[in-house]
Amino acid sequence: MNDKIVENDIFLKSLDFFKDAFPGRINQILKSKEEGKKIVGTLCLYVPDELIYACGADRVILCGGRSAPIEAAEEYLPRNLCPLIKSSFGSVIDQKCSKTKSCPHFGLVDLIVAEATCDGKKKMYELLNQYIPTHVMDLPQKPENQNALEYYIKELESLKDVLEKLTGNKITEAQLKNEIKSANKTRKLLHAIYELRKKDSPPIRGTEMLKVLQQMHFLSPDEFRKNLVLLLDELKVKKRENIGPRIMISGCPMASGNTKVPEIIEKRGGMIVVEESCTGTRAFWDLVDETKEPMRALAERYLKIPCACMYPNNRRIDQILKLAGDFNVGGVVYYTLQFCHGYNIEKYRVAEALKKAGIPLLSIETDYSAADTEQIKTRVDAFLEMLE
Ligand code: BJ8
Repeated sequence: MNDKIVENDIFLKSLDFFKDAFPGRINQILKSKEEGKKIVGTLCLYVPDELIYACGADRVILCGGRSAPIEAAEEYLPRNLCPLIKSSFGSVIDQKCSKTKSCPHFGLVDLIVAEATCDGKKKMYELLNQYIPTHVMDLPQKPENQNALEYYIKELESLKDVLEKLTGNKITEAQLKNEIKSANKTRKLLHAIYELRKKDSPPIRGTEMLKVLQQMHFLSPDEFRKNLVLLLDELKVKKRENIGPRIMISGCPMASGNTKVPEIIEKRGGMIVVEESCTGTRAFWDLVDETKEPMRALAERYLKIPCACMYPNNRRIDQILKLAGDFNVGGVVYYTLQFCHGYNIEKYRVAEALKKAGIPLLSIETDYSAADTEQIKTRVDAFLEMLE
């Protein structure tokens, strides 16, 4: 069956910047390096950007969403491992082997700030450290425990020391407060855009929003925010007609290069109105409290991120139900990457909660290849038909 032709679709000019930002940003990073700025790579939302910027470094996200680097990674890592881990690692190996040079920013990084989340990532970081110096932040795995917050604050303080040593700059309270303020501005802008997605005729599609959020931790914060303002202005005066069933995507992140499932959903007639994901609401939902001591305020905000690596993760179930109601969702597509045990296992509890709430769920477990595209199309078609 052919993809549906979407009628009354609109063109958003301000999205061009996000789609074509890559070469400009690479030049910017090269220039920063020439000027002596240190570049920090990250692979997870638990690493606060505010600390990195407050010490005068720049940061880029290193999560891999492309299938091309996976072959190189499989010389070191097992095949039955999450594609995001293999793609990220493969991109570093690629740089060192000077093979494709398609992700030059991986080779420009001075330090990786990693985090103890899933087992696959932790073990990969041991290997990664042989290529790029890697500092792994520990995380309390039970964030609701009494001592969890104090422990996380200590880890942030160690990270602060590491960053100060890397850059030779001291992080002052005033600088940190400034960074918190600007990061909150970005979060508020994203909230404003998501408010528009609650409308009966949301002006932006999920596939378009994904392109924006995939750039959130790649672009410089100022540039990202400046272009969000333009996007918000444009969205305020646009609307889409005849949208199909309203879908929420929930699950694993979709790193840059990975758009397969949302594209299928929207080409087959669905409309993604919200994402419960690290390339979605998890990236910006909670603000940092600007009235509190900054390290504590950062720790409180970041520890709230409801990743499936945490136990228990009731916060995520509550958030999914809340988003489903607020965005008037007709169905949820639960998206997991192969071999991501955390999100795969947590699906059971999410499915139970959604069933109780009377919200249908379609579960898709996939990787970065195109091998299952036709099969996913068939399943998405059946799901959308049931929702119509
Ligand atoms: S806060 S989701 S960015 S860890 S790598 S867990 S897909 S098996 S990326 Fe993540 Fe931080 Fe959590 Fe978000 Fe699964 Fe793959 Fe692990 Fe993954």
